[in-house]
Amino acid sequence: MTNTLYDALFAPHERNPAVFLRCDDGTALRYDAFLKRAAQLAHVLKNAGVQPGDRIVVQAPKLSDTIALYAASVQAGAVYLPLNTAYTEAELGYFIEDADPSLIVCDAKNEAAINMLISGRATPVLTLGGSSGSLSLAANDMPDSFTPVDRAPDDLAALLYTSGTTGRSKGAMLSHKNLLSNAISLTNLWEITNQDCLIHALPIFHTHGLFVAMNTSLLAGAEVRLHTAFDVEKVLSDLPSATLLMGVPTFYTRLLSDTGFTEELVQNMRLFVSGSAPLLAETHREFEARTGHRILERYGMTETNMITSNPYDGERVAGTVGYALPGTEVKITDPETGKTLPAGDIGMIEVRGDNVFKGYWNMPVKTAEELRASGFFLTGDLGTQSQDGRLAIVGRSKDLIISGGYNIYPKEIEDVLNDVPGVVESAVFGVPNADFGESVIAAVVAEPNGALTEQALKDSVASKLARFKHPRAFKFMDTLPRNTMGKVQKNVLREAYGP
Ligand code: MCA
Ligand code: AMP
Repeated sequence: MTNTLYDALFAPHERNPAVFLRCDDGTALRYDAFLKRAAQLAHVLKNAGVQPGDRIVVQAPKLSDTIALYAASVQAGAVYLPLNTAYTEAELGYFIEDADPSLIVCDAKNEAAINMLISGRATPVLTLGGSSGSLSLAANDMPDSFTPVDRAPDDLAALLYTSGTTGRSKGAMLSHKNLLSNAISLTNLWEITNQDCLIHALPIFHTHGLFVAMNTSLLAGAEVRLHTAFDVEKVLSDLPSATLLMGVPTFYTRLLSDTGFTEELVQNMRLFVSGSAPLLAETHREFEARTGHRILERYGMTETNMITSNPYDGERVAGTVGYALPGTEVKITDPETGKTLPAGDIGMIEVRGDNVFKGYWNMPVKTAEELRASGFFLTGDLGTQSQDGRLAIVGRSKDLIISGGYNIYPKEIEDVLNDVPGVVESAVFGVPNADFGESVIAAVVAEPNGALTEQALKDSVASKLARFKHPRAFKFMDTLPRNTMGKVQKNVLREAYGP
C-alpha cells in the first residue's frame, strides 16, 4: 500500500517525539501526537462518508487541528480544499457549488450560516474551533491509528481556487506528486533540517502557508511556531529562538518599520524567504543594512507551486527571483507566437515540471488555453532570463492586483460594481501602497442625473466580496479612458490616481 504524500511527509514521524507545532497559547504538540490526532480525524472523515477522491471544503481557523485535518485528508485519500476565512457567503456558495464536496468543515461560529447556505444539499457540515467543534469532539473518541488509503503520485491531493481574469475562480488540481516534488526541491535547496524552527505567520489556506511552509517543515521534521496571524510583536519575540521565516513582502516592510527589529534579535536566524508578491529592491537593501541578512526571494503560483528561487549559497540578487528549481524548466516566449525568445528579451514566463498542476477543475477549455499539450503552463507573468537562467519578473499580462500577498482580480470587483443600479461602467485597478504593495481603487461612471452614492457601491461590495478585495477609494468619472481599440487604459487611471 502506498500513499505518496503520506508516506513522505507524515509516516516518518509516527514515532518522532520532537515538537512539531508550538502554538500561540503556549501548547506544544509533538510529531507523534500530531500523527495520532490526524489518524483520529481521518476516522471521522471516513465515518462521514468521505471516499477517496472526494473534496473536503475547509474554511477554518488556524489551529493545530486544522493542520491535522490536512494530514487526515491526505491519509483518507481525499482532496483538501482550503478557503480564505475572509470569504463571504456569496463567495463560499460558488466554491461549494463548483467543487461539489462530500464534507464541509468550518469555524464553529459559522455553522448556522453555512447550513443555511447549503440547504438543499446533503453535504454534512462539521466544525473546528475551541472545545466545542463537532469534528474535534468526534475525533476525541476515535482510534489513534488509521491505515492510509492507497494514493498514486498522479492522484489529487488538493484543490486550490485561484481567481481568474474572467471573474470566475478556477480550481487548480494539485496531485500528490506536484506537492511532494516541490517540497523536496525547496527543502534541499534551502537546507531545511530537523534543527530548524520556522516562524509560521502566514494563512494556511494558500500555497505559501500550507505547502511551501508546512510541507517543507514536515519533510525535514522541523519545529513550527504557529502564529494565528502576522503580528510584529509576536514575531519579534520568537526571532531569537527561531531559524526561519517565510513571508510576503508586507511582513518585511512591517518588521523594518519597527525600531525593535535589530541585528541582535536575528543572531540565531538562518534564512528569511519572501514571495507571493514582488519584493522591492529597496526593502531588500534596507533589510540587509539592518540585519546583515539578504532576503531570499522565490517565485511561484498556485497552479505550479514554486517555480524559481534565488540560491541559498550563491548570490541573492534584489529584483530577481533566481533560477528554475531542480526538475523545473522555465522559458520566456513571445506572447503572440509562443516562440521561445533569446536571453535578455521580455516575454511570457512558461513553466514545465512535476510541480505543474493537472488542470482546472471542470474547466477543460480554460485548461487547454493555459496548459500547453507540451506540458508548459503559461503563467501570465512577464519576465526576462539572463544567459545563465536567472529570472526577473517585469510585469504581468494578466489584469491582477496583488495586495499584501493576496491576489485580487479586477474583473470580479467590476462585475459586482456594474450590477449596482445607476452604474454605467467601472474599472478597478491597483496603485502602489507602502504597506500592501498595491491597493485597490475603483473608477466608476454613473448614469447622468442618477442617484448613485458611494455608500451603495460599498454596501454591494461588502455583501459579496471578502474585505481584502474592497476598493479603498471610489473615483467618479464622466467616461473611462480608452485606447483606439476601445480597451480601458488602466495605466492612465493608475497614473491619475496613484500616490
Ligand atoms: C488584511 N486586509 C487587507 C489585507 N489583509 N487588505 C488588503 N490586502 C490584504 N492582504 C484588510 C483587513 O481586512 C483590515 O480591514 C485591514 O486590511 C487592515 O488589516 P491589518 O490588520 O493591517 O492586516 P493584517 O490582518 O495584518 O493582514 C495583512 C497581512 C495578511 C499580514 C499582509 O494580508 C497576510 O497574511 N497576507 C499573506 C497572504 C498570503 O499568504 N499570500 C499567499 C498567496 P479593515 O479595513 O476592515 O480593518 S499567494 C501564493 O500562495 C503563491 C503561490 C506564492 O507565490 O506564494
Ligand atoms: P497565486 O495566483 O495566488 O498563486 O499568485 C501567483 C502570482 O503571484 C504569480 O503569478 C505572480 O504574479 C505573483 N508572485 C509570486 N511570487 C512572486 C515574486 N517573488 N515576485 C513577483 N510576483 C510574484
